[in-house]
Amino acid sequence: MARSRAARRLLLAGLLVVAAVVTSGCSLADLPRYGWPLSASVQGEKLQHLWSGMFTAALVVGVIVWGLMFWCFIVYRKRKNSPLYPKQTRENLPVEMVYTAVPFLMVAVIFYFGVTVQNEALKMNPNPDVTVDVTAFKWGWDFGYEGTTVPSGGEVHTIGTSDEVPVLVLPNNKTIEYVLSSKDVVHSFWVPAFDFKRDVFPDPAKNNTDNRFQTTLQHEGAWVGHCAELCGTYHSAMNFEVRSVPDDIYAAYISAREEGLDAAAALKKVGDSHPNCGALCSPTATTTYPLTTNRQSKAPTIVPANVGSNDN
Ligand SMILES: [Cu+2]
Repeated sequence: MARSRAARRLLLAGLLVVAAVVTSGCSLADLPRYGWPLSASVQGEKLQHLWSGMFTAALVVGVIVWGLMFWCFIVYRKRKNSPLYPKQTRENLPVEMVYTAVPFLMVAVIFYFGVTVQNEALKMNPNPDVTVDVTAFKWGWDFGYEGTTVPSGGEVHTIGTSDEVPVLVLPNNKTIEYVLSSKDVVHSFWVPAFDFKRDVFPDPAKNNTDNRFQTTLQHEGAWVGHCAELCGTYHSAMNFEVRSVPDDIYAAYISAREEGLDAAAALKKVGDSHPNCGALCSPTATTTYPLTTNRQSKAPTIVPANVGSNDN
């Protein structure tokens, strides 16, 4: 009787584990990321590897601790006619030394990998392929492409308005440098798919901030970006889109912009002459939409472009 009850419990536990795996909607390929979203950038993927390594180590530690706990529960459980408490041990120096030294070792290892991966993710290539001047303002973004010129003078700029989400078109698999500055208050440049966020200050030199960082986008696709520093009434309207496109599309886009076309017109022109471009050449953002102040209106349905898939 007792045996069949134990067997039933074991079966139930097994079913719960199977249900947890089957209903979580994760594929086997997602498992090593332990819930971390697919990183758009090479730098973000380094952070994901750190997370996966630490998660695996934590699982190993967890299994050892749970194993010891359940071993104690079972081996030292109260039996008939046994005294109320197990034998009390006053001290055990070797055990105490081990449980002081082991956590110290764990912290040292985590610290070592944390600093190493952070340095790698922040490493700067002295010769980036594209440098973008990112200027935040209340309440939008201005992206300037260094080394480009428009007929009216100055560099190519993509500036967000209340009707248009700015789309930052970038080449895939190239080193991109972002130079951040703000026209007014503190904002924050955040693309969740980069696994990276950096505050944007009005006067970077005076405020003693490091206003440059680099990414290398590793998939074609489009990702939404936000301001992540509450900066005023329309802070939530400060969305933008980063789009990673093949080299030839990028070159065609920049030359269309240098002819004087605005961002949407240039993307349309490139899309017309490159039929395979698809949603990557959409003249408007595909991951977000302009904020409307009309509270009665419904949010428009957006059809995302190939959002960072791993298929290529
Ligand atoms: Cu802001």
